[in-house]
Amino acid sequence: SALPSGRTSYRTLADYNADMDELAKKRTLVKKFAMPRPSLDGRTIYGVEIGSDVRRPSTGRPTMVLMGAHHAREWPSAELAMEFATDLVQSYGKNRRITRLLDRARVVVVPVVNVDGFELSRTDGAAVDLREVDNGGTVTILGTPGQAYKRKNCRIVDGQDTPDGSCRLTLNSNGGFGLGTDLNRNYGGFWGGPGAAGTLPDPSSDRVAGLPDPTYRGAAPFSEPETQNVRDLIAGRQVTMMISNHTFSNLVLRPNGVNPTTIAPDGIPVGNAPDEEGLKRLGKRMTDQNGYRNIHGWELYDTTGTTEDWSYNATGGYGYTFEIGPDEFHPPFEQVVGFYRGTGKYAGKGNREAYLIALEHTVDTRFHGTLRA
Ligand code: 0X9
Ligand code: ZN
Repeated sequence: SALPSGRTSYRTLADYNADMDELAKKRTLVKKFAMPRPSLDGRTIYGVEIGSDVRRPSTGRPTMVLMGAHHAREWPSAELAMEFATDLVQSYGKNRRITRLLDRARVVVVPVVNVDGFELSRTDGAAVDLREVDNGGTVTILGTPGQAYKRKNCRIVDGQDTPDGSCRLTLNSNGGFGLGTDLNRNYGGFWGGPGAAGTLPDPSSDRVAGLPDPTYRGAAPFSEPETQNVRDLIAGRQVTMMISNHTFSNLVLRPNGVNPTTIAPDGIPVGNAPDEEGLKRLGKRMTDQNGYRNIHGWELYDTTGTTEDWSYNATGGYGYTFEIGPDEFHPPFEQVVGFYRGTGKYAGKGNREAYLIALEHTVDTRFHGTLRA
């Protein structure tokens, strides 16, 4: 069956903003909001808040935050966030389960966090296959630089080699094209600390000959307006659940992103998250629906400054990264339907059901009793 919106192609940034306006016409159920800080290129970043009492202050309401497109090229991550929002709004008052959930919780959806990068990726030379292929660091450059595989935001550091002054991916003599800060290395959790192998201190796009620098962590934790927005959104509410969508690898990743044997500055190994058992159990319930692997972030690779490591360790609310899809940052759109609804033995389940389970957990008062903060 189709997506809740009925869409058959990837949205542009303008489409997201228009679709959020459309949802917000249900004024008692949906509020569109602007994040406090514009992006580096001056764009406003929007989200929707959904709940049966959404015009009233959110004080005390358990809240689930679902986000997409921290990484520009990961288009399905934004689509699934927007489709879930659409689904909730369409189902309120018709589907008893969803109605009950929206009577208790708030759901905040920010489909595109990295608006500048996303706009470039979607509109500028998307057909040109300039790309970074695999996790092993093999880079294949197949044409003139298009922007479809841009990852990071539009931070340009003083003196950086950018031919036209923009944050576009650029080829240079080393083949590098890594301008920008990686928003999923810029959060305050473990930022720049031990175990930072998956994050780089140097913004230069040609730091390593022949390789891009895809994971620049930024000059300081929360140096970027986009991560500051998310920090303030989460810190300002009762967020008991955070899911950050990415592509790809069919994974549900839980904290920590840093290997537990890593020695922290206090001389003690980082260890597991305090709520390891609970995080793992909910991860399993979600992966039973989408068929993904249920693992710690560090089991993919060590990282610092990721979204869930900050949100979980700062607030005590659970946080996960979903790596959606088997093998592509943005596969042909037809696959997005399967990512949402499930395929094969997961047909009728998929990430839709995983998100609903997360939302049920968000409102579960027994769960609230176990939260640290
Ligand atoms: O590297 C990332 O930011 C994420 N993968 S992606 O291919 N979407 O860029 C994974 C981050 C999850 N956390 C850890 N691996 N620790
Ligand atoms: Zn990503």
